[in-house]
Amino acid sequence: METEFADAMEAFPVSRLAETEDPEKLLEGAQPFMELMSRYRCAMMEVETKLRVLDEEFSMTYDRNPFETIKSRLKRPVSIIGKMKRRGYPLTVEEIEKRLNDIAGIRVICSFLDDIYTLADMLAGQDDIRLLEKKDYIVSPKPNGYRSLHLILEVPIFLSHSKQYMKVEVQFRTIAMDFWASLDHKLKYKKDVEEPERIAAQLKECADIISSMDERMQQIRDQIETGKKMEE
Ligand code: 0O2
Repeated sequence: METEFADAMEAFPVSRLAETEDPEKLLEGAQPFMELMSRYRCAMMEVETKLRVLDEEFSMTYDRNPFETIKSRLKRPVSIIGKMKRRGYPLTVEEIEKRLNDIAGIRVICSFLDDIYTLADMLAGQDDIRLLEKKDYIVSPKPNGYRSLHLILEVPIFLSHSKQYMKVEVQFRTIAMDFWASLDHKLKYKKDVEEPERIAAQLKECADIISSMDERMQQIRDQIETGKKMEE
């Protein structure tokens, strides 16, 4: 409850109430946006639960966990507005819902490459889920070395009087890919970097090393699994 309140406050600049002549009108205007954010929060919870159910089943059946951690985030209003403006879309609640795919975002961090595809297929294959888009930046990394598997899903949320499909972006990556992406993200905020091309080349080199490590770890796991099967 406390979190919901904090999220709602973050979604609405309360300080502006004191500055406006008609605070009630301002609040009324913000209501549809806050409702939209609330629906995205529900969709995020639905997908998180689905992933946790798969995790539970994997632990029972295969005695292992398909992912290490899940991180969820709702895009901040300031980032939503920034993205809409950059892309030249009108700033209305309807357009925000239509144009943006990543307001609700879930990041699934797996130990091994195989787990990414197993989990992604299991999730996208569920009969209440619609797969809208799949971007495989593992098979085709971005030029800077960024790797992850991105799915844009639509998931139904059941409200008191309606059922609505909401978009959720799910990013799957290995621990190593996540390590690289978080450092890359941090470094991008350093504006006064000298020799940016050299830094970019070094980051790309690190991404490639990390990728070979992921492949090696997968091979080691495959060897262990094959060894176990031969013993059985
Ligand atoms: P944040 O803070 O993580 O939300 P689309 O959203 O599909 O219309 P877009 O935005 O080009 O188009 O989508 P894309 O390429 O699938 O990537 C979106 C997200 O992937 C980013 O979200 C990042 O989370 C992650 N990502 C993509 N490229 C990079 C990269 O080079 N480095 C890192 N660290 N992350 C990357 P946001 O909105 O940029 O940020």
